[in-house]
Amino acid sequence: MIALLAGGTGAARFLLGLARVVDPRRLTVIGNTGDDLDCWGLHVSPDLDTVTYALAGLLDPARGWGVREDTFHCLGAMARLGHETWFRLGDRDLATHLHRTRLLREGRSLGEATETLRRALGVPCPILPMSNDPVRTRIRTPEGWLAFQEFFVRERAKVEVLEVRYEGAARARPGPGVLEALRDAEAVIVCPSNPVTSVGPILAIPGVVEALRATLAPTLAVTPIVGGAPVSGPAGRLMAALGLPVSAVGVAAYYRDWLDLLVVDERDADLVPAVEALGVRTAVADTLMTDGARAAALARNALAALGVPG
Ligand code: FO1
Repeated sequence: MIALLAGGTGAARFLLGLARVVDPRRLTVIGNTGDDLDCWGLHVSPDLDTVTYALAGLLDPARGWGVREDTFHCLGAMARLGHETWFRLGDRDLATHLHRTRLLREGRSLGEATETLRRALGVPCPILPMSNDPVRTRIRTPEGWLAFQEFFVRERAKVEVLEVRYEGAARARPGPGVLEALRDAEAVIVCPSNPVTSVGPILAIPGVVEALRATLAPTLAVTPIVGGAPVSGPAGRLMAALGLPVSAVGVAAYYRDWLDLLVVDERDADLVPAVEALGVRTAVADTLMTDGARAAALARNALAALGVPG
């Protein structure tokens, strides 16, 4: 079993590549819930949904989130009723949030809601929330604290990042199966997700870093930063806000306490000595997943570096 720490868009692309080279039933995805939000009274878990839709073959390829070919009729009707519509929920996507919110209201856990969703959508592997307890990534800006989606979507990440906090993480318990997956895995892969806001919240859950240190499984991360900039999203500015160099070296520094191996992009091969000086071994590969074949090749390279049969 291969355990994966996953955020949103970058993780989805990598997982699609990995599912082309290994039987997806060998995977266990541990998903970030720090981006979760309440929208129109519904509990939305963007990173869990993005990974679920990707593995179900439902993810909208252009947006990188939501359901392919979705419509937004409800969104238009909600706008006419005066509700906020900066966070765009599609009509098919809404069913996921209605389902999850109903189960939560009936006292079921986020993990149970996620399990029923992934089974209903035919996803062949478990997708485990990092915690069933509320953890919310918050970003401090010159105008004050913002919830993650207010920062990322409403403000289009165009505001200065002064501080990042994972509210609730200190008292959150790892979701059922999370520590066991890390302990029992034959390999652990950190997807090319934003280290600070997609992987950071998972690492902030008490017990997770200890499990990553203790596991006998080799641990590998794929850099989400190529050539001094993130492949997508605000990862660079978030890393800079934490004083980390915006490069594969910064990623290695952030994960070095427990990471064995970092896949560095071939365009950054000159950074290999600096990464290895941090005690993190490296593999060099093309990490730009511009199509399925390149995502599969990257996954194959990661497995080879881990010594895990494809
Ligand atoms: N990202 C946007 O940039 N704009 C949106 O309106 C938006 C809506 C949305 C709805 C459901 C969902 O699962 C994801 C959505 N995202 C949207 C992406 C989301 O903000 C990011 O994928 C993650 O939170 C970052 O990893």
